[in-house]
Amino acid sequence: MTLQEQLIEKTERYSAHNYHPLPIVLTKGEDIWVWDTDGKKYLDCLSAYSAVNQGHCHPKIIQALKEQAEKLTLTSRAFHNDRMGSFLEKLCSVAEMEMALPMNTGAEAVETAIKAVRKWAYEVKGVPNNQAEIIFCEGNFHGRTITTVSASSEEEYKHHFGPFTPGFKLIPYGDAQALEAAITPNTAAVIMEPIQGEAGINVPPEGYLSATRHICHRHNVLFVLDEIQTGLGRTGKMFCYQHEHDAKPDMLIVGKALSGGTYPVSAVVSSKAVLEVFTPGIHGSTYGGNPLGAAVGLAALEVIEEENLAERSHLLGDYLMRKLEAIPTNKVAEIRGKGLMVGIELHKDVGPARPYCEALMERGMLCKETHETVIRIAPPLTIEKENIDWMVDQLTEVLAAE
Ligand code: IF1
Repeated sequence: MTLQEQLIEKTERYSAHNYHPLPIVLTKGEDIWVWDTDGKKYLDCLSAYSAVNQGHCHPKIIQALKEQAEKLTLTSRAFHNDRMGSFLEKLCSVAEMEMALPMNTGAEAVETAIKAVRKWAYEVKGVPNNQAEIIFCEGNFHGRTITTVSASSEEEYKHHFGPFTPGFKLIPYGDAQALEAAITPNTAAVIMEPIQGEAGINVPPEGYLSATRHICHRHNVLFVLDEIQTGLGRTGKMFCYQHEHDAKPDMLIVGKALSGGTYPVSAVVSSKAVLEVFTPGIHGSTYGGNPLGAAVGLAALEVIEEENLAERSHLLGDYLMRKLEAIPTNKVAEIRGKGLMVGIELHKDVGPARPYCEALMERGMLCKETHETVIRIAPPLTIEKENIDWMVDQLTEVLAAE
């Protein structure tokens, strides 16, 4: 048995089978590259679902991690630490918001947003207690906790996990009129992704986000964007909503690349008027705002700015899209996305995307299918044109093969 086979067997023996990974064992990452235990090199076109926008093991972020790890890693919030304030100051500046609440995983930040908008509804808007409603979109993905899957329209994510959190409504994604029709006097907020990632890189119609913002403000409803996957440069802007004029949300939810893939760091970022509903002791987390995550988060944000990663994503994403559209094949139904967040949807009769991802893996290109028929392409934002040329060559040959 090879080392890789041994490692997979041990993983399968001791880990619950809550994933079906490609048959590959990674052991090293550097910038856009990862290596398996046989020493084979791959171009990472998943970026850990956009947590590695800055590239694997970015030197500046690793340096910040190492230095802080030798000083102080965790104090709990029972005491202040000397890193959290500067990190959140930078985050608020980048997000053009007044205040933030730091957490760890994306799902925890979404849960924090749900608690914040409910509390705002009762204590600011005046919704009767326990009557607050939150509107989500069909096809959403906001995490794997009971409350975040309670908002899901995907039976697969909900089956035998009930009973679910009440007070959630689902509307079709991309339909502003459906939103207005779903709002009641008890609506606290609408929470959505500016591009739906897991649903298959669903890009809403131009103007949808700004229309949503205006409808929310007309009805005194908070507009909340989950930019955990789309944010921090991924779609060609610092935040995806910035592709539209006048679509700034009342609250942003961020995670993933907020640490450059080195440590779980997430946050909600909003106005004081909203986040002041949190008074001491009513919400928190052991690791939320810890000095190690704060040091890494500050470095990760500085890298995005210093290396112009959002602009790179815009320019190289356009280049990628043009080259993908030029591939001579009748297997592709649609190519969609923004910046370096791209989905290649195959025609239903072509069959699932997984075998194409497996063929690409054999050629040294790591992608992941989503929703059966979509090949997701999301390399680190540090990628160069010649890497994109090589990627498109592999895709051309894999799509040409019978
Ligand atoms: C898995 C999906 C992507 C997210 C958005 C919140 C979260 C995520 C928009 C929760 C996390 C990850 C989770 C991971 C795979 C991946 C994923 F396929 F699950 F849906 F990216 F599309 N909001 N997405 O994308 O953040 O708690 O994971 O830190 O669960 O398999 P988290």
